[in-house]
Amino acid sequence: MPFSPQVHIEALEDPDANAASLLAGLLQPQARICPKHLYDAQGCALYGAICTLDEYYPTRTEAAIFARHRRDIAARLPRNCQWVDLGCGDGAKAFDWLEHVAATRYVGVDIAEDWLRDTLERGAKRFPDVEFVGIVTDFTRPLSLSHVRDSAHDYTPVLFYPGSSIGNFEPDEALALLKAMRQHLGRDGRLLIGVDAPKAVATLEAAYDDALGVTAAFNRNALRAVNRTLGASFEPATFAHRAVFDPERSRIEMHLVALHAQTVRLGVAQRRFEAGETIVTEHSYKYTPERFAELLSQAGFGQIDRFTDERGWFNVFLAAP
Ligand code: AVI
Repeated sequence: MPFSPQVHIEALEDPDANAASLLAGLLQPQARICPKHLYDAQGCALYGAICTLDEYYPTRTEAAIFARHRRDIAARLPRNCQWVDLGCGDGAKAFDWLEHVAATRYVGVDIAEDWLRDTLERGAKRFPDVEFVGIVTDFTRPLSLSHVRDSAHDYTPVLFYPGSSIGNFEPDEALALLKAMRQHLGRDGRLLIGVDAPKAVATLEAAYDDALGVTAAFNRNALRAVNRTLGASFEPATFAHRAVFDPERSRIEMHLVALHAQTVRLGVAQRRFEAGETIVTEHSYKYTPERFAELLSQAGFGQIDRFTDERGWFNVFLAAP
């Protein structure tokens, strides 16, 4: 008889504050939409499609690194661990690990409650000896995982943060998040994290501007999310998708570019966009292995092991306090 999954709701940002910060971003001289608005139900589905595209190498490169080094990595993980799946989505990546590690508890963490419940139900059926717990929380806020038991009292946590999602934070925010993760690990916990690396500009830009236009649709979909949240009047078809790599900052920048001059209603406010003016929707930082190892040690990690592919396109770090 499997455990019945439990779901805990951590304090989420209140809707008024969320709308206020979205509006403030859109009214800045360089308009911005926080990337979390890319991930409504439609956006999550489009992101799932992006991960299968020929041009989007991170997902399959990381999967190949995991497959190749799974035994070696699993042997370095604590026994009876609790597997904390940060931004778990459908849980597929983590479930591949649960086949190989001695996990007693799975903690799925995601902002999308419906999706999380579904993931837990499926996991509980597939792994009847593992306890399934979910935490609904928003990563853009300080990481609080009060339902993760600490190693002194219970199972040792393995924090699993694949997919180079860390790259979507500004470097100072990424450091703060890594520090918060470090604090949850106790003495024996581990962080297993996937991080994309810099490479030829053409390869990077194609990954974020694919021939089928899936990433363009994903980007424009943010405008529909803004329309819902603010009662705004964006017409997504009047904005073009642009993805450029900034080598100095080592990041892909995703923009929406106004195709013609227009005034957009933003609920109680409005804003004029001139033709060619852009809205920044996402940054995706690419870290050299040295730079990311430095960030990990600044966050308080002492032992850092790295696994990569033959081209060095993507790195997986196993970090211990
Ligand atoms: C979720 N995140 C790691 C993706 C990335 O590569 O930065 C989001 C994405 N944006 C466009 N394509 C994929």
